[in-house]
Amino acid sequence: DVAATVVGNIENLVPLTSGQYTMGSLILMVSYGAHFAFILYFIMASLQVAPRYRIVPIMSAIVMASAGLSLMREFSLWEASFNFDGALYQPLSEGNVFTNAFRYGNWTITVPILLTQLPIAFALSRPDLHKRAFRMAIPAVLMIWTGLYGQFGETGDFARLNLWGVISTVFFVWMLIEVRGVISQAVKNSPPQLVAWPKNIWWYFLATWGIYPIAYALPQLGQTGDIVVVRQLLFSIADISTKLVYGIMLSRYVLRRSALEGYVPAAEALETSPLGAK
Ligand code: RET
Repeated sequence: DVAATVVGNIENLVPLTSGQYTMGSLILMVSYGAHFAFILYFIMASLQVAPRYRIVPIMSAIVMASAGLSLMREFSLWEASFNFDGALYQPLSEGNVFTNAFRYGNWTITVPILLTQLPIAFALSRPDLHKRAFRMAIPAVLMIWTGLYGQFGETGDFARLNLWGVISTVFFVWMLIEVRGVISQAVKNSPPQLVAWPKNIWWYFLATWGIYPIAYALPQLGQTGDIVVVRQLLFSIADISTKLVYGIMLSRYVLRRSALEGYVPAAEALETSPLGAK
C-alpha cells in the first residue's frame, strides 16, 4: 500500500529482529512506568512547599499523568503493530499502524504546562507571569504542530521532513528567546543563595529540549531497525529529562525558596509547637 508507506514513520517500513522489538517494548514500558510512579512523588512534594508554589509540583503531577497515558498508548500500539513471521517482526501495513504522532499531540498539552512552571517557580509578578507564559506558549505550540506535520515525511525523500523541520526550528529559537527572558527575571529576583539555580536550569533546559530535534532528524541516518530503537531511546531519555527530572529540580528549588521565605510545613510546625505531641 503505497499511500501508507510514503507518509508515515520508519517504524512502518523496517522489519525488526526480536532483540530490537523487545528493546522497543522495554523502552516504552520503562518510560510510562517512570511517569506514572512520579505522580505520587510530585503530590507529596506539593505538601512540603509554601502555598504560592504548590501548583509547581502539581503541574508536574499533571504532566506525568498526561505523558504517562500517551506513552502507554505508544506501548500498546507498538505491541499490536508488528507481526512475527517466524524470523522477524514485520510492521503491519494496515490496521494497527505504529505512529509517533501521539507524542507530538501530547506535547501540545505538556509543553505549555512545563513552560508555565518556570515563571511560577521563579515567583514572577502576576501580570508579568501571565504575559510571559503566553509569549512562550505561542511559538512552542507552533513548533510542535509544524513538527507534527513534518514528521510524517520521514519515510519519503526527506523534503517534507527538512522543510517543516527548519520552520519548526525557527519557532523553537523564538521560544528559547522567550524562555531566556524568564530566566533573566529569575536571576534578578532569586534569593542570593539560590541564584545559581535559574542559570543551571537554563543550560539543563537547552541540553534536554535539544534532544527532540535530533530524534526528529535521525531517520535520515538510515531507515533501519537500529535507528528505530535508538530513536525511541532518545525520545525516552528526553521525556524523562524534560518532564520528570526537570520537575524534581523545580520542586527542590521551590522547596528551598519556601524555607528561605520563612515557610514551615504544617507537620513540622505542629512538632515544634507547645501543643504538638513531641
Ligand atoms: C521538533 C521538530 C523538529 C525541530 C524541532 C522540534 C522540537 C521539539 C521539542 C519538543 C519538546 C518536547 C517536550 C515534551 C515534553 O512533554 C518538533 C521535533 C526544534 C523541543 C519538552
